Amino acid sequence: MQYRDKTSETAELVQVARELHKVTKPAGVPLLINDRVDVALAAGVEGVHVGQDDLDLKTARRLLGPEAIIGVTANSEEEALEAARDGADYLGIGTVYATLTKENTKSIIGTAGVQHILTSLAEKKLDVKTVCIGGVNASNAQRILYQSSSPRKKLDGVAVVSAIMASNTPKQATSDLKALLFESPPFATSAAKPKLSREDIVAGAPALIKRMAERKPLCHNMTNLVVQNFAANVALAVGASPIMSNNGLEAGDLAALGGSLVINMGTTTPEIRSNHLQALTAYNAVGGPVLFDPVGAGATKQRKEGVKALMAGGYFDVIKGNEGEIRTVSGATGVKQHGVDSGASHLSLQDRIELVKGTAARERNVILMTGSTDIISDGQRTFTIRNGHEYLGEITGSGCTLGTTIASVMAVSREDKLFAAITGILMYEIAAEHAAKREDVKGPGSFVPAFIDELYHIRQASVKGDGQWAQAAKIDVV
Ligand code: 3NM
Repeated sequence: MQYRDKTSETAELVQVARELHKVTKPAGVPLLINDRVDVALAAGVEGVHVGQDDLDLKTARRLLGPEAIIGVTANSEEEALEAARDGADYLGIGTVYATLTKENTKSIIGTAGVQHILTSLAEKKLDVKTVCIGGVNASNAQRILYQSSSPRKKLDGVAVVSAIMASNTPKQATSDLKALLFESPPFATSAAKPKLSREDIVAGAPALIKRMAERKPLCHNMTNLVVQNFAANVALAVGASPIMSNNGLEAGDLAALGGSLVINMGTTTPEIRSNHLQALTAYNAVGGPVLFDPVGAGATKQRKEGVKALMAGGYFDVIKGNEGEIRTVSGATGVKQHGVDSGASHLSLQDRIELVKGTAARERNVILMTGSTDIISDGQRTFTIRNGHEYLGEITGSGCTLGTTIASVMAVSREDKLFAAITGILMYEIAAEHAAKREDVKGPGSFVPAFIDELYHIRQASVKGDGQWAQAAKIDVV
């Protein structure tokens, strides 16, 4: 427990610290004073917490002695490494998310920033305890712990102010928060992923489509104005049950029905964003798979901010986008997208693969970068897929409805979301190839109904146990 009071007079600080210590000591909870070594000494408590602008760690250690607990705030890799080398007992890493509790926070580093610091500490074999701070509460603590952990180092806990102090029931808030920290979030998957070969995929994809068609899962689409009708038809054709609700208030009821959610950022507005955040929270709470399609992510400031806000607001099992969109998701600056189309590629295939794999490892989810070669990874297993047809680029909503297809499959395969996503892509792109080959298809206009028919035919064949269609998969393990 930390006593943090920036305004009271010294005598009052000492008095309050002594009162607090009467409670914390019998409970076996160390009491630390923020910033004030003198107050810690006067009150005889267990230690201090110092920020970068407070008394330095070495001096604090000299004054308090080797037994005292000294924690240090770290906002960057450099600050973390220095404090760990100088013998800090723990680091308070932040600021994770913007907070009203502290005005002069430096930079907002998100879970990616926390993970970067943890990885660096582990690489340098600096064994120091860590908590993160800033905007942490019961609705995001599990996700923050999950998404910030690196394979070699995890946070030891979280530090909160308002989540407890602003609660009307602080005792309950504390025990609720503590209970959450001992469980994985509902959307977590096991760290070790099963190996997946091309043969496994070709053999397994039709069976998964059969399972989807038999269960007819709910596929909740919060999608843009342009593609709502098309997306609903695609969901029906692949064997899911679509609902096209943009109302965040009913997302909790829908999430309880065991399906999946598509959040598509096209035709976004501030009101739509807040509905998206509500729905994301609802699905995350029950582990319902969520696919994020950051349409036009790099095109405008609004959309770049939208990507940040949504990624800070919850967990996406799959993020799919074209090159510009995925670069924005990865945090690249200066991405200039002209509208929502993919535009020319700026990266080599190898660079795109590294970007997709690295972003998936960092976010602990599945990242799909679409293009004439699709790249998909969960950070451990990475594939390229070269199916599809150029007509898909000549009609509106082909990217969006690929998202609907993937989400529909994920709804019946929560255990391996990468395999589910690949199955959705193959069904979708091979159906496009079948449609484009048909004699009645003369161009993009006649392609659309034929494509919906072919999605339906693949579903029907899969239900009958005929998985021949999957042999056309042009998929390679990277
Ligand atoms: N230090 P809440 S953020 C005390 O970034 C403090 O170093 C921060 O309050 C840092 O849990 C912060 O209400 C306030 O967001 C955390």
